[in-house]
Amino acid sequence: MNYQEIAKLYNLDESISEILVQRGFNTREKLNNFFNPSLDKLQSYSDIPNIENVIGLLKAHIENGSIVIFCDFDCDGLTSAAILYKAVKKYDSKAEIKILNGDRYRDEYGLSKKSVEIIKNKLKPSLVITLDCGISNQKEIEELKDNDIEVIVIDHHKNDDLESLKILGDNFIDLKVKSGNYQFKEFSGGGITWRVGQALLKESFDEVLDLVTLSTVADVVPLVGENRYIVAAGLEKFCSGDINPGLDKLTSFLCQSPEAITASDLGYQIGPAINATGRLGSPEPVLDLLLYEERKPAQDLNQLAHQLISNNEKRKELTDRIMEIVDKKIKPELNVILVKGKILRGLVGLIAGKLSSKYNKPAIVIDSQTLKGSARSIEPFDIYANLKRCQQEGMLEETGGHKLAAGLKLKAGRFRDFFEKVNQLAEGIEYKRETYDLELDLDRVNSDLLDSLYRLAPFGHKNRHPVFLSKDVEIDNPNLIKERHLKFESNDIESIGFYMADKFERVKSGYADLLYQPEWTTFRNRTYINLIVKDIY
Ligand SMILES: [Mn+2]
Repeated sequence: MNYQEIAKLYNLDESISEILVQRGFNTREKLNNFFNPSLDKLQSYSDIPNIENVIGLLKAHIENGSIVIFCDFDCDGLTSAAILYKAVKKYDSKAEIKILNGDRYRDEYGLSKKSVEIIKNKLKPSLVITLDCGISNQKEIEELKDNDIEVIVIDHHKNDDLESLKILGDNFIDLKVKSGNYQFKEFSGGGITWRVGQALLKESFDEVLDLVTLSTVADVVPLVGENRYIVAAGLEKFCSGDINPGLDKLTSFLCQSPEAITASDLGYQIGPAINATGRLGSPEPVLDLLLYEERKPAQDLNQLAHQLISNNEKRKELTDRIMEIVDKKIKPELNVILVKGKILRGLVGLIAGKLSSKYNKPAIVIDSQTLKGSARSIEPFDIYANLKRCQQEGMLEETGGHKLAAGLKLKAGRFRDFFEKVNQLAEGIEYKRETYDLELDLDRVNSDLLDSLYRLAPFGHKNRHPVFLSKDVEIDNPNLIKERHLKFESNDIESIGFYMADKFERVKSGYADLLYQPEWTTFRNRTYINLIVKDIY
């Protein structure tokens, strides 16, 4: 179908149906699924490869053994642990089950030697289940099996090394590794764990949809297909107020209108608040919050929520302070931004992300004490492939990750070589700028357009809030807020550019080309259109 037909059939503004076509929604079936997200549309969990085998093993150890869940230390890993814990306890309230959470300052990534020591010497379970990690931890799994501990891996990361998977036999679930007849492969760790919980309980197990939704948004998996069905239903649950008591506390403190929670509230408020504790130290208080009724911790819910929020404030302060120091040393003319300094390990990834988006270049940030670092890239520079080359040339101990985000460990004494090599590898690359979905006359931005636009929500990865370009826009009353943010009016519409103070002189001339997202904003009971400015030419 073309965009005019779609606009008519679905009663949409034509510019919005044009965007839908650009995003590949051009048949009745695709559009109907997109506009009517429903959990009924999820493929049956019995189609997930190995599910029968995994459930069988899990049940055997619930009935006749003891279980340890090992989870990653981020929001996805911790929510996964809470989901499986609740599923097992619902199946059998007497089940012996404990959680050992991953810890950035103890573990490298995933299941580590140190965690294996704790499991076999202290916890001594008959079964370990790794969540949101484990698919690449062949050595550690072998060590557990040598000590007569069975292992199940439930993960959503890739592992192309088929040889290394043999040790797991059929005791793993990972759609990125083995998808069989299952069509959708993009669940978060929490999403795939929930499906296992459904299979264990043989029911919809939708009381944990809030946790599943949070994991999906926070882990930045594509918000299309089955993830869209999950998040649409999960946000309804959030707005109904019938949610996990810990999340209820957090949203009541962090979200302006807890009865109208959006994916961006989860992505920008709740997710970071949950991740911050694990960035600064052990994330265990997060499990106390998410499993408050089950664990009955010493702190009450208010105290726990405040602890998480104050950790997040600390994290923000530290990040801002480090950014200020680091930013002064940067040479923006380089091809790749590279920083080494005394930087808390839990923050290197955040700093790299901020530098990379500020300068629109790949950024690598390394903690000088541990020589561990994090890299964030911009299309089309494949940071992982290029770091791999540096590793082959002996500058890095190790590296791992994806095209646009990777981790690394520098070899002692090789910083200078590494710096030169990376910059040489990125020579002549033209980094992609922020793009827009459609060019539009600013007069066209009105409440009808926004009503159509919001029917594309929930927005997130691979389904972003549309960005428009309008040329020669008249700019009125430009001013700065807190010396950082830029505010002005265009066509009588309030417009704000976060951290765009450097464009102040540019807009003073009275006209500019704007790249922006139009949004509904509610302030003091008044709802109006607001432009979130992304770039100014
Ligand atoms: Mn994950």
